[in-house]
Amino acid sequence: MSEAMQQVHSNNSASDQRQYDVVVVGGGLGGLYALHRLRGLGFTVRVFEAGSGVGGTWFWNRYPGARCDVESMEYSYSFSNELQQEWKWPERYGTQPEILRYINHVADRFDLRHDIELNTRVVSAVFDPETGRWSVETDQGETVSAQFCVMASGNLSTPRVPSFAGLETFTGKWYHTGLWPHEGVDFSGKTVAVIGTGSSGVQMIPLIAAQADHLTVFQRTANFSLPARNAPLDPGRERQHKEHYEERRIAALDTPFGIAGFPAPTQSALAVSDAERQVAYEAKWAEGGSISFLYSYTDLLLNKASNDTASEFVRQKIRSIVGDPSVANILAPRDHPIGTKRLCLDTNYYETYNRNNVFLVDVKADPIQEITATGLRTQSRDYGPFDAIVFATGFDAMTGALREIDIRVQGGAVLTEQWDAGPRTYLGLMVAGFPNMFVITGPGSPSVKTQMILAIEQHTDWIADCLTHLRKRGDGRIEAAPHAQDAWVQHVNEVADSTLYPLANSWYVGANVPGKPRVFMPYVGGFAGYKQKCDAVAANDYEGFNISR
Ligand code: N01
Repeated sequence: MSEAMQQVHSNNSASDQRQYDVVVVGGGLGGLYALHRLRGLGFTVRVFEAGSGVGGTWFWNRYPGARCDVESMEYSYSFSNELQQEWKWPERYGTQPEILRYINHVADRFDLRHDIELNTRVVSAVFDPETGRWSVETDQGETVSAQFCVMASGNLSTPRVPSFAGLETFTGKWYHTGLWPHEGVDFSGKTVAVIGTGSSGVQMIPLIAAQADHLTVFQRTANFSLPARNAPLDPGRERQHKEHYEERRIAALDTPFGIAGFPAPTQSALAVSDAERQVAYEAKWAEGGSISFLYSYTDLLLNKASNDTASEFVRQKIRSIVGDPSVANILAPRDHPIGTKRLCLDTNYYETYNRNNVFLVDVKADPIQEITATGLRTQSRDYGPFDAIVFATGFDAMTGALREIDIRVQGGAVLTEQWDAGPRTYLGLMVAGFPNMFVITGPGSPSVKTQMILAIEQHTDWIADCLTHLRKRGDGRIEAAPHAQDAWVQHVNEVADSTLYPLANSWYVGANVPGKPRVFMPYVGGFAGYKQKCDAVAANDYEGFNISR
């Protein structure tokens, strides 16, 4: 093609591009609500979703036992009272299939599907400062143009299989919890290995143990887990909840983690006697759930000595449940305060280690060296043969999905470069240098430390108000100011440093991904205060943002 023809060709391509007001990346809980909300305001919106169905996290994580650890009456959209009144959750905690059914119901009920492109992964997003528009390219070879980009790509959506040598030589089957086969996996009669004991591993291990012939669990860090006490949803409790649903949702906005119904603690764990504390922890253990346990006292996540009382309580429980003291010893966490890694909820997790077909290996003491044709080799010995290895090894959390997209400004900033030393955002909503790009529940916002759906709704509503404000003023461009971002990042860090969270090697600090900069990513100053800050920024003419035509 001649240079002149190439010029004509590329001009044509640009004018042929489909044009939208907003492109939304991701068709999970965030993307669906963004579509509903923004379309309702008259914006043209296109959602791109890599999966063959909607649902995001709940579309991909189909491993046995996958279930939400926030109660189902809470872990649901609040934007439509009709929706929350009509939907019936069968159990205290929703299973993955139930939650996915709910999300599909929402997609149908609000007629969302025709604006969603499935099986389509966004590979790049490039902002043109001259036109003030984003060019969004997909793996289907198409590029569309949008004035605004909303990244609803998720915090735990980039599954991570550690780069063990020899994986390609393994002759059995291997799976990752976050990429589970849709047809399910039958482990009956099989010899199985599970690597990883985070929330996914802890949920899955009891079910695989009950089905497989033999299960070997490879644990690197012992994790704290509390009983979920799942049960069918009590009809009386459901009725009462529904009678007060709207008030409860409003009350949730005024809590640290976006869930109402937990009376705020009033005293330090050290202000009461050992006996009184024991009674309190026993009651929480019996009730089930992690928030209420960590909310027993004001300072469990602030004061190490206070936290030690709760950590030791759970270690004692582990010792009382697990028959073999040497196994209990491996399972009892000692290297981080309880709650500083995501606290797991389980059904029969510790009990599973009393089964005679389950074997626990401590790979902190004896690290995995490589995967072999039939199993795996640690520093000291070979394990196997295994028919299957299951990686419950987590995700490149909070930044992984955004870093996978080539996000840049023509002739300017590149997101991966800007985030080389860790993510930097203003309010977790925008990144300085990237105009008209919003992130739903981005790093630097409460996100994973709250009831995620409420956090998604709060961000989306804020973005919707912001776009409406721009439209009213005839403005077309908004960007976080670098000084406001710097101040926010400093605040996020200061708040984290005033807690015990940074003491743990968690995915909150990126510690599970070798080479990832150690930065505490979520905002742990509490949902209520965060929302007030966002509202105040908006009321103050979008303080800290530069707005222009
Ligand atoms: O992942 P994780 P997850 N060699 O990162 C181990 C949400 N979620 O999928 O701790 C050996 O927590 C790793 O060890 P270590 C929830 O927010 C919610 O379980 O890094 N082991 C760890 O044990 C959760 O926190 C629900 O030392 C290796 C495990 O793999 C988040 O998703 C359910 C290893 C990974 O645990 C992620 O949970 C499920 C290696 N090279 C998930 N690399 C509910 O709502 C990693 N590990 C209930």
